[in-house]
Amino acid sequence: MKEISFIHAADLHLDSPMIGLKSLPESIFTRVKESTFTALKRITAAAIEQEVDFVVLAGDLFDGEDRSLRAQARFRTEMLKLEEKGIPVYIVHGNHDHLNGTWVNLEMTANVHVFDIEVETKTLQTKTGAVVYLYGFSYPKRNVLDRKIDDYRKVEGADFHVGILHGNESSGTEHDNYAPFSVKELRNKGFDYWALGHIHKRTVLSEDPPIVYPGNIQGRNRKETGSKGFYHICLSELGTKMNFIESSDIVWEETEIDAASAQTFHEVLQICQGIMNQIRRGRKATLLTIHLKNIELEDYQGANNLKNDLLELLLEDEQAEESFVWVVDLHISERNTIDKEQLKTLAGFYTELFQTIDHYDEIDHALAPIYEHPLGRKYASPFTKEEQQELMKEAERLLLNLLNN
Ligand SMILES: [Mn+2]
Repeated sequence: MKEISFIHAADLHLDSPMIGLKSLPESIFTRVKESTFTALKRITAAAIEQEVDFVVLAGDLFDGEDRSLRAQARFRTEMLKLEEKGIPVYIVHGNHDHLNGTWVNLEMTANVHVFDIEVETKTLQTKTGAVVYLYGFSYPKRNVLDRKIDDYRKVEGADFHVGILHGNESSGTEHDNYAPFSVKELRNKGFDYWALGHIHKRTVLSEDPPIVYPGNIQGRNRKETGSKGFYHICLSELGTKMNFIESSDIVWEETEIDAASAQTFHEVLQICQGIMNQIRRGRKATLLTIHLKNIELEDYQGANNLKNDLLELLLEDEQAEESFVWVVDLHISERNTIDKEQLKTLAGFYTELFQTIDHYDEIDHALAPIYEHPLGRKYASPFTKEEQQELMKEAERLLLNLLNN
């Protein structure tokens, strides 16, 4: 019976600058900066340990189109390890590491096979004699909006057919619609496996045949929460075995803590510490966003004082921990002591105010200055609907506090 096993990873984003984290203590920032490389090492270690036939990297290997020399050198070191074990690597480049960038090129090892800008087929015969055809293309420039899927055509003559595609499933509107495709189109190609890249959240679009986004190998910001990793895949006539392997060294998490039961500062602190210890895992580290709800702020002379005091104590011993839980963001919201219904009975003004707030539809306009600013344009990603709602609530709270003081 013919059988193949391989690793499928995507969106390595090696040497990601980890924007906005420079204010972290040096030891922690160093570990965060190193994390994409740590994750890459876990890929090569797994490939060697599992003695796979080959490795597929489905685009965005490098974070920037300039492919830092550091990233290339570190990548080359890992490829060399695979070469020594006779494991070939198949690569497509995506929108981040497209071929139109300028970089000082480090020659890769001979086991590394990069797909060209037009869809092409590469052939591999494994050590056990199975013939595999791999299909793919690399981005010639950042914006590839063409339907490249039309160019994938199954060629007869192999035991296994693996499609590699960095692109967007076209019903998804959240991401740039690069090289769009539908699941049905992929199914109709008659391949045995689709190794996708581009979407950073792990998603299995189909089980049979497997059509898989493994997600990125290391979260880079607070929106990329949870374990990140790659798949070890075994294909045979008997079916597919898929095993997810975690590679992230730093895990982003977000948690909501209800502090309604806390009467004192010490109790608030203990609740937070308890949650942090629950989150602490193995030898990995966590960057945590906490939303602390239902705080009785009167006791603390304002949210900022409470935030500073809490952070100071919560972070006190974390730097020394290998599995640190570092609070990168702490949002405090007050127990809702404002009774809107009662306010409405006090004056018609309030009825009108709440109506205006409820029907406010100028939020894009109000947020526009952020995106008109050069830094905002470069770094700020658009607010989600939920985040916009949160901002509205916060604005309402501020307004009512001002009016009531
Ligand atoms: Mn990516």
